[in-house]
Amino acid sequence: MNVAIVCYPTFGGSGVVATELGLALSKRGHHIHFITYSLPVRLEALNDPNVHFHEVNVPDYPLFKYQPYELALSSRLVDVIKANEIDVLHVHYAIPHAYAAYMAKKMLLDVGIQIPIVTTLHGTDITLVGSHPFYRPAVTFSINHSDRITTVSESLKQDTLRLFDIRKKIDVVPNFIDFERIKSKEKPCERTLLAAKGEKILTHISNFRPLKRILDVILIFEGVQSKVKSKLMMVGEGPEKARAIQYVKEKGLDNQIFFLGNSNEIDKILCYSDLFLLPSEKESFGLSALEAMAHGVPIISSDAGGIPEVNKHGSTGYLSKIGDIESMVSNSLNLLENESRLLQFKKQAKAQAEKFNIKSVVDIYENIYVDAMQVIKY
Ligand code: GMT
Repeated sequence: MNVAIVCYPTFGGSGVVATELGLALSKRGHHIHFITYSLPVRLEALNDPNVHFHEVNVPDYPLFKYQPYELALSSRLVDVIKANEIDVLHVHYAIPHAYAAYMAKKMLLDVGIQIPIVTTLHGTDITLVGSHPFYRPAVTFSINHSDRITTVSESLKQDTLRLFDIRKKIDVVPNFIDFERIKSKEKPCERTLLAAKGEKILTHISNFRPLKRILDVILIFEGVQSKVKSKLMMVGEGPEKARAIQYVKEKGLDNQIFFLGNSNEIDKILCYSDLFLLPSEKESFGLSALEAMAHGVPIISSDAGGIPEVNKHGSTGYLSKIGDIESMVSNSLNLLENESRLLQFKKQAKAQAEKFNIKSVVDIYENIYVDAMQVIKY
C-alpha cells in the first residue's frame, strides 16, 4: 500500500505514535509518505527506501495575521497523493489535519481521484482544543467526514461521543510499543553516572503543559526524598518549565532534580528509572507511561482519562485522584521502601506493556486501511 501520514513532527505523543506506526508499516513493505512541516523527531534518519518525507511550507505574507497552514497542507496533500498514487491518507490529531484532509479529498474528487481518510484522535484535539466552541463545528464536521475514525483509548472514545455529535462508528486502537526498537537501543544501563549506590531514580517525561501538573511532580518528589534518598529526572520542554526550575531553586533541590530538556535518549533514561510520575489532569492514554512500563518502570499516576487502561492499580503502579499529592507520595514510598515489592511491580509493569506490542496494532491499522479503501469503492 502507499500510505500518506499527517502528524505533528514534535516530541508530543501523537507524532511519536504516527512515526512509529509509519516505520513499522514500512518494514512490512508499504510505502510511507510523511507529510508534515518538519522532519518528525522519531524519524531520525531517512535511510529506509520505503519512507518518504514531504515538507509543508507556509510562505510568509505581510497581509496575513495568521499563516494559513491548513491551506498549505491541503494543497501539499493533493500534490503528494497525485504524484505518489497514495491509497490511503491517515491523519493523526484532528486539528487541523482532519479538516485539511477533507479539503484535499474534495479537490482530488474534482480530478477523479478518490482517497479514503482515516482519522486518529489523540486527546487534546478532543478534550481541550477541539471541543472549544470556536472549533467544535469544524472538528465535528471533519470527524464525521472521515472514512474511519479511531481513538487511542476507550476513555477518549467516550469523551468524543460526549463532546461531539458523531454519527459514525469509532474504533479504539490503543497506542503501542515497538519492543524490537527498544532492544536494539539497549546498552548497559549506566545508572552510576546519575545516582549513588542505594539512591532511587524517579522520572517524569512530558511537554510541560499546565495539564501535566508539573508542580505536583515536584511536590511528590519532595515528599519522597524526605524519606528515601533519591533523584528526579525531568525530561521535556514546555511552558511550565521555568516556574518549576524557579521552585526547585527556592527549595534548594537543584542538586536532586535535573531538567534534561527534550531528548531522543529516553530509552537510556528509563532504563535506570525506579518510578515514573504522571499526575496529569487530562491524559487520553499516557504514552510516556507505557514507554516507561516497557522498560520495567512502575507508574505513580493520576486516574485521569485513559491512564487506568494502561497503568493497573496495585500491579503496575498506583492510581490516585488528580491532585492528591499525599496519596501519590505514600504510593511511591510503598514501592521504594520495599525492594521485593518494587521488583515485583517492575516485572508486572513490563508484562502489562507487552500487551501493547506494536505487532498486533499494526495488523489492526492495516485492516482499517483496507476497509477504508473498500468504503470508498462502493
Ligand atoms: O500529552 C500531550 O499533551 C501531547 C499529546 C499529543 O497529541 O501529542 O498527547 C496525546 O496523545 C498521546 C498519544 O496518543 C497520548 O498518549 C496522550 O495521553 C495525549 N495527551 C492528552 O490527552 C493530554
